[in-house]
Amino acid sequence: MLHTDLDVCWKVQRALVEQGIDFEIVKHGYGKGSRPAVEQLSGQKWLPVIEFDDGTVYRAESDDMAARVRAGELFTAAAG
Ligand SMILES: N[C@@H](CCC(=O)N[C@@H](CS)C(=O)NCC(=O)O)C(=O)O
Repeated sequence: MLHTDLDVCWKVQRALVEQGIDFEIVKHGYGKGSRPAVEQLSGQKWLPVIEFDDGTVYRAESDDMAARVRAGELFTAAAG
């Protein structure tokens, strides 16, 4: 599951598409105080956040996230 809404998130989304990784987009409201679900999930309010099927969560700077996806290392990211 990918939690996304705007351009920054699209960088990561595009990398996932390029790598043929299935994901579901979950949109969240924009602006201060509007993302309790994101905070609960990831401990911070920024998107994108990737939630894996096993419930683990990966959040880093979007450039780092996209680079990791392209390196084929997404599924080791949550552990690291
Ligand atoms: N430097 C961060 C920026 C992340 C970012 O700006 N995310 C946007 C949506 S894609 C966001 O969560 N905005 C929330 C807000 O401004 O309240 C990154 O590259 O990951």
